[in-house]
Amino acid sequence: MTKSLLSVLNGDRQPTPPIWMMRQAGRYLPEYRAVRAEAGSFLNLCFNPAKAAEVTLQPIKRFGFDGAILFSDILVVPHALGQHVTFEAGEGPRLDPIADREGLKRLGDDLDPAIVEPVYETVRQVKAGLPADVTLLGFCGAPWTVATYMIAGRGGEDQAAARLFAYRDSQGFGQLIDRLVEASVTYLLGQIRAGVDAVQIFDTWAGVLPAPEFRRWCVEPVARIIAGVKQAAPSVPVIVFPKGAGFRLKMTVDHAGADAVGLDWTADADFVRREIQPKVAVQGNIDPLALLAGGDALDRAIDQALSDYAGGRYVFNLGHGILPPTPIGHVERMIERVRGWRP
Ligand code: 1CP
Repeated sequence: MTKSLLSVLNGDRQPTPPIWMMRQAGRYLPEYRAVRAEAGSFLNLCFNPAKAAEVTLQPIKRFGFDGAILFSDILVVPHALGQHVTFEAGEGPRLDPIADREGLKRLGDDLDPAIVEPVYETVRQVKAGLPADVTLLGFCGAPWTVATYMIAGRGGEDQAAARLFAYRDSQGFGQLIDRLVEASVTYLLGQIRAGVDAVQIFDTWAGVLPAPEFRRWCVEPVARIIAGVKQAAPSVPVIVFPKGAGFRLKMTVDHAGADAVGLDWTADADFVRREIQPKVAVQGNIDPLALLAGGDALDRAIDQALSDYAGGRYVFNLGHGILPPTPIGHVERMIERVRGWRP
């Protein structure tokens, strides 16, 4: 049986674009909230393979998406390098911030197997329960995005702490990035050995950097991760999502070695069709707020994305994660419209 999402990532066009959603296992689903409540904390859920596999499969069972994404978090990597991570209800992640080069000494050299093994076990359990035509995606955060949380100790709007660290001590910052490149290759290869079909690298905060820093801290580290993954697993496609990259997406496509790129909802369609889609598959890019709003706004956004991109190699998705208050009916309508689409 063909996996249509995997075939697009490998360079084919599908007449009906495959569809999945970033953050498709999450709080907008009552069945997710139920398992999340049983698990206690968010990290308990991430490190409980049976429960994490169950929530990974929930959106596949409910909606029949073409892709399942491992349920975990990008901050598992700093956690497994020895930086304590917690998730406060309603407030997001909290880490013990790394203030300077001295702080890097607190990190271990390797991922703690006791922390990453349950994630690989989740992959094996998902694989066992997944329909044969559904593509299983693993993931990690890009070094830049993960570093912003490690340095600030929390999420934020402008990533000021990491930008300042990188300007003040670019060598020290480079050491942190190097550590994350190495850990990310190990982590992705662990997921691949456990059975994922493809991987996505999330660079949620790529959009805040000036061009030279975007090249140095976003594109180059991601290129090194992809090279490391491809060396050991040459047939596994890699998607890169540099959110907010705009026209710099071309830098990612020309230098990172990705098989596909994620688009956020601000992407310029003419530019993407001319400069990006001839080289790699594209994925995206419905505004999560259009999905939340529903109605005509959602229909228009879906039709626009299909007419913009479905003539080429295209994976239908959102431009960022689904928002918790999104009605399930809007997701059902989106899937029906995409699957019923004829050019
Ligand atoms: O209580 C809960 O249920 C917490 C909500 C939640 C969920 C469902 C968090 C906390 N993480 C996740 C799962 C998650 N995170 C997945 C699972 C697979 C899926 O997509 O369904 C993935 C791929 C991520 C990736 C992730 N985590 C990113 C990159 C993508 C993105 O959305 O930008 C980032 C930046 C994080 C950090 C994170 N984890 C959780 C929160 C609330 C945040 C954002 C913190 C912030 O900056 O405000």
